Amino acid sequence: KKHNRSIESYFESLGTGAGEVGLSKEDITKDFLHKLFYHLGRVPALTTSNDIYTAMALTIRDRALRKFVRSIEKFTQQDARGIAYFSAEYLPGPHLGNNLLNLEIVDETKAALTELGLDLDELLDEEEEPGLGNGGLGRLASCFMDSLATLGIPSIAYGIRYEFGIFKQEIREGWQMETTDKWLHNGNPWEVMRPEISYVVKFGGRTEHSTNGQNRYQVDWLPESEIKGTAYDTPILGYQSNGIIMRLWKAEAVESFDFSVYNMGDYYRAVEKKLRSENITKVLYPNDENLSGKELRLKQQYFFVSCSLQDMINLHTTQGRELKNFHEKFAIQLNDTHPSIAVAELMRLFVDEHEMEWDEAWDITRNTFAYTNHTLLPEALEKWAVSLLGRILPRHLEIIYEINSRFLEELRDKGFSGDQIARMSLIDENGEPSVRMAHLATVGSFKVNGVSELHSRLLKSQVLNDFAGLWPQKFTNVTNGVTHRRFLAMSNPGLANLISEKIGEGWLTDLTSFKELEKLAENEDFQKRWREVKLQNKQALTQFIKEQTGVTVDPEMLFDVQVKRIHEYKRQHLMVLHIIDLYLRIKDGKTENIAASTFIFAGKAAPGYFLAKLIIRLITAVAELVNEDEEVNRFIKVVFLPNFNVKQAQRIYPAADLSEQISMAGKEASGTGNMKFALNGALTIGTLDGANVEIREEVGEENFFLFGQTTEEIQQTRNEGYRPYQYYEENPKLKKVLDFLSSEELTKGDTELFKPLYHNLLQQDPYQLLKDFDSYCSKKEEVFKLWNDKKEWTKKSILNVARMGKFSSDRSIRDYCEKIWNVKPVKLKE
Ligand code: B1N
Repeated sequence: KKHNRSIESYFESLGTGAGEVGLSKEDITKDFLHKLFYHLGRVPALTTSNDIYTAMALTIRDRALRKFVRSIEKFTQQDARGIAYFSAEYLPGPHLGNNLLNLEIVDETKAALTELGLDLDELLDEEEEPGLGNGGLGRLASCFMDSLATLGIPSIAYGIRYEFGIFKQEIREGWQMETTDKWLHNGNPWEVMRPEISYVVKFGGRTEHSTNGQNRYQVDWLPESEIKGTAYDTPILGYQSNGIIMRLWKAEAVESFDFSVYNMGDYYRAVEKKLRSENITKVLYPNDENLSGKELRLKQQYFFVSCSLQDMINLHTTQGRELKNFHEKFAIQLNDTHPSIAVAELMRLFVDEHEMEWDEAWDITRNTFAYTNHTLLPEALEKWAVSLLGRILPRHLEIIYEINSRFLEELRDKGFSGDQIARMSLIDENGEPSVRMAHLATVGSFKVNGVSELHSRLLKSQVLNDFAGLWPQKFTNVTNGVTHRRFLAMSNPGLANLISEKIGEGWLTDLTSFKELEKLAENEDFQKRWREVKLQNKQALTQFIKEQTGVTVDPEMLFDVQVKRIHEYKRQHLMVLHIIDLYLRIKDGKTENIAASTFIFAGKAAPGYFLAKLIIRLITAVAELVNEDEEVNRFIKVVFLPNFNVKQAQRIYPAADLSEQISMAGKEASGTGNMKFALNGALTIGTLDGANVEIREEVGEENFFLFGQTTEEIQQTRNEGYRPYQYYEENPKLKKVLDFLSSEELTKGDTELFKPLYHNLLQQDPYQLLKDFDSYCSKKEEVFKLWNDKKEWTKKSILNVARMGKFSSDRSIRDYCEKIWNVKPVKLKE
């Protein structure tokens, strides 16, 4: 209650003009100096570059907060349905540049700094990004925040404030080494701590069932421990007008809980408990699509979900609303199953804490949640052992059982077979009993979506087939998208300016207007300038590669790039096999038909994923061999850039000529890097997987290098009894390449080094690299041929960009509004 009054008075003071922050060069200069002296307390002689960055970040954050507060006012007046996005991961990337773009004060800020003898680019370099996610899923969440804000949709992003984000990757002697990501070590100027917004979350213990005075069946949860979650808010701006917040929860000890211990004089035990509580939000699990029943991970998920739901209920009821209208005021989007325990938690809050009847609570719950699935990989489908879940969340296990028994009853009434019922149950009884979180999310949601046309189709025909039969209306598709403001306007100013010069700036809020570029695709002058921009971007990346790896590359070469998490299904090693083939050809003197190329890789491997780490070792071994061989390095070079993150990605996409999207069909749910590359004028070599299918449809098949088996063909190959060894035996080129993996030349005498990969490919080859190898190599020949025809290549590059309209996250969010949330985007200009 108390904090509501203070927010209201804050609003009022803003209304009277107090707290206004100007956007002119003079305003920025004044505030910047003010922050430097009065916030950071710096004397000029001792000012570090980090102080300068921090002072500017604080200056801009004030302006961002102002936008956010204004938007809240407008949203409140509108009384529209709000969207809560629940995600265990976010990858916002650096904030400063993006906020300047969205506030439209890049020039003013640059000028202010120049006058002070400072350089904006150096400040931008100083920023450490929040690595609060693993890869595509976290970055998608952040792209969606950008679009939600831009489209003026009342929304809030809930998540976890990990103290250590995704590990930092270093390469030592060719191997990946992980170090902790201490992203908060210099403080975080973008966030505002909200000590007054905090909630208690319970863990463990037992439940007590009773009938209270009014004969109401009542369950009490007597927890073993309690932890407090405190809100940290970061404003996320949309373009030109609105701001929303990302509210991340940090775990702390509850003050009251240890009083008994204190009284007994056991001070150190109390402190220890406090430290243990804070563990919950210490570190992000670095597993991309491979979760391994970790207790702390379950605690993290429950912790942030419980804080967020309590916060929403608090917001709802303090505005004088009744809980029975909860679903009319909020939709909650579950970013994969990571927050899906929310289904049980909302039921618990309604039934146990707010004394609602089960049926009504269930009705509201099912009309609140919507679930996005991001993967079909069996090892990534979350399951929690019943024993673990019961120990950490005893009440939730009871609730899940109750939901399940009612659900299975419904299935029995509808005449489902015993087999089907066992398959659809929320509890997997095969082996150790466990809770299938995707089933909980599906049963507890009003909509379920996949992230590309192909993925959504496979979701319905494979993983959730029985559910799609039961509730066909529930299933839909929303193809992913990326924010073209960050990934083009901000990170590729050369191309952005060239485009704006031709078609104006309307594309910043409507990417489909790029269609107008089509008519320029064959214009020689435009083509020339297009190539100049690309070359400049490649020169900048060349410089960066030199700094990071010591390798000198030639910006005139074809930049052929694969950057993404390292995973067998993504098949980085397929690209390596082709590079080895080129190496052997060059050594044989057969250099005709090879276009001089620089092969660029970047990406992290999960620390416990042995084969993925070995793939990195393979790339660095090939890089060393190739780059140092004078005979070879005139034709090809290989680079592994360490520590891929959003900031680095923003340097890479603008400089790429060729984008490698070569996963085994049916495995990559969507991919979003594929969109960022094409948006920056790279051509794609790819399989019919994830969103590649739709990218190819949009840009035209003649502007896309397609290879490899389709999902159906992969399945057929498997059904026929795939024997990779046969391809090894029957294809001399492939045999030579694979045997090279254990050559003295490549392994410098350690011939056992790559044997695990070699055996994996020859014996199982679960991702059918050997089967797709020839098709990939011959497509590469086409790439090389086209590269030599500059005009044709440039034309296709322009057409790719011109036809990217569909892949803006603005379109994705409009789809969510229409197909799932039933809200209307409103542009709220000031
Ligand atoms: O989500 C992206 C897609 O574009 C990618 O194709 C997909 O692979 C990715 C467990 C995941 N799916 N599942 C995860 C991440 C972290 C984790 O702990 C699974 N990431 C994806 C956006 O839709």
